[in-house]
This record gives sequence, C-alpha cells and structure tokens, in this order.
Amino acid sequence: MGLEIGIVGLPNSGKTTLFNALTQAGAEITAYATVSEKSNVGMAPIADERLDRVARVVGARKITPAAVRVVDVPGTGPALLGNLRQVDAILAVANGFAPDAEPARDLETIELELLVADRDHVERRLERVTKTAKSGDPALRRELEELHRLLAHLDAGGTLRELGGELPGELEPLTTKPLIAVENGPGGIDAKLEAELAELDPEEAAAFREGPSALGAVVTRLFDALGLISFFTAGEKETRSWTLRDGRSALEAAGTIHSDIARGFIRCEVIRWDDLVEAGGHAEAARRGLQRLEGKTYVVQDGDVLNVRFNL
Ligand SMILES: Nc1nc2c(ncn2[C@@H]2O[C@H](COP(=O)(O)OP(=O)(O)O)[C@@H](O)[C@H]2O)c(=O)[nH]1
Ligand SMILES: [Mg+2]
Repeated sequence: MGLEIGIVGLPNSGKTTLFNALTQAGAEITAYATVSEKSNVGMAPIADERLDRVARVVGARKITPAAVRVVDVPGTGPALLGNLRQVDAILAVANGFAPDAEPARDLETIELELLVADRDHVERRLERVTKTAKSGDPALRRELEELHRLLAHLDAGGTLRELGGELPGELEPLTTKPLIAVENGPGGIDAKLEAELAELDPEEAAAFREGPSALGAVVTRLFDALGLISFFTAGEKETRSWTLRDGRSALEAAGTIHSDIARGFIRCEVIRWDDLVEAGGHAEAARRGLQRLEGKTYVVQDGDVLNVRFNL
C-alpha cells in the first residue's frame, strides 16, 4: 500500500484549495461551508528536481514522480474525521489569511476535534467489545479492561499519544498519527496561489515564485515526520522516483516497485543519483566504478538509483 495523508481543518481554512494545489485535481472550491459534501481523493505527485536531472542523463521518454494519496474531508466531527483512520499522516490546515484569522487557536481546535473523534472511537469500540466479551473470550476481556482504562485516561484530559505502544492494535487513533500543521496565509504557505500555479507548467510556475514552491517545504516536513527517503529507477523507457521508509532494505525497495521483482530478486545495482548525473549516463558511471552490486539486505539511502536484477 502506498502512502496516504489526510487534510483536516476548520471550514474555509483552505483545505480543498491545498488539496488542489497538491493534486492538481481541480476540485470545486466553495466560499461556504457545505455540510454534505463528500471527501476529495487524489494523488499528489512529489516534486523532486533530482528526478528530472536523472531522467535527462538517461534520456528517459517518460518521467513518473512518486505520489501520495491525499484525502480532503469536508469538515470535522467524529464521523467525517473517522474517514482518516487509515491515513499515515495528517495535514492540519489553519486559516492565516482572513483579516480576523487566529491560526494558533484554530490548530488547538483541530487537535481537540481529533481528540473528541478518538474518544468517540474508543467509546464505540468499548460498546462493541462489551457485547462480544460476554462470550468469555479472554483476549476480549483484556481489551475491555484496556478500553475502560483508555476512556478514563481521555476523560481525565490525557492523550492517546502519551500511551503510545500500549494501545490495543485494533484501535486506529487519529491523535497518534504524525500531524503537520500548515498555516495558510502570509505567515505560512499561500495555498490559493499554489493552487493557481499548479495549473501552469512547472517552468512558468517557477518564474512566478520568488523561491521554491511552498508546497515543497510541506512535503519535506511530511518526509521528516514519516521518516521517508526517495530512491530512483532510471530507465530509458521510464524514470521514476519512489518513497521508502528510512532504514529499509533493497529487497523492500524492490517490493515497492513490484512484488514480482522482490520475489525474483537476485542482486541490485546501486549508484548515487549525483554520480550518475555527473558521469552523464550508466555506461560511463560503470566505467568509472561508481556503480556497486548489492544484495537483498543493503540499506537503501536517500538519492540511490537502483536497478534490480530479478529472475521469475
Ligand atoms: N486570500 C486567500 N484565500 C484563500 C486561501 N486559501 C483559500 N482561500 C479561499 O478561502 C475560501 C475557502 O477555501 P476552501 O479551500 O474551499 O476551504 P475549505 O472549506 O477548508 O475546503 C475560498 O474562497 C478560497 O478561495 C489563501 O491562501 N488566501
Ligand atoms: Mg473544502
């Protein structure tokens, strides 16, 4: 499964605008909070200038950036926030552009909403387990005790994050996920501008900006929060970037590309992206001895270009 992030925020904070900026999906922006909208779901490509440079030296006909799935839920409340139980991280957007904006207070409200949603979730799970635990299953009885303890902890003002690893595995809390706070306005990103620029081609967009895209900084924070790195596959037919958790092996990287490639893994050619670019291509890089052969357990580094040899 690929990575998934959820966007949360109060009405009119710019969630859907940020969603559009990230995904270029062109979802409808409304100036009013509407209650019954459904979630927007899209893929956000992760811009990486290294990818373009690698693609250029290998003469790639197609460039495919890594992408994360983004879910934009149209409001707060336990039911809507419950749609985010599967996501890997939460982007919390706060309005920093309105004249009366108070982004810090809004972020506190969002955190509280997430906590309320988790309390609701624990309570529902407790109701369900209470019914089934009557059968006497010891595992369920233990979970029941655990859930009672959790609820008491929450009601005393505690957070689930404090309990960390002690939480029952069946529970999928929101408040233990990495949370990346994004202020939408002069003090942070300008989601509206970024959404407009997302419709232009990248060179035109870059010419409009004074510096790099503000979305890049959001992605960097996401990578840091989740402990992610990027690696590349550089073919003439297609050159791609991929995301991987830091510390993972070449075998796991191969599995990210395709389960068959992991299954048939023999060896892996590894070269640093900048060595490849400097050498001007695979042949020259190999001639200079910059390419190594690694096995399944090699720990993939950020910026590695991998060529997995496999046999099915
Ligand atoms: N000035 C300004 N307006 C914004 C910005 N981001 C969003 N808006 C506007 O705020 C309104 C609500 O935005 P929307 O993305 O629909 O917010 P949502 O309810 O959180 O999904 C729209 O009219 C947007 O055009 C921004 O960064 N600056
Ligand atoms: Mg919206």
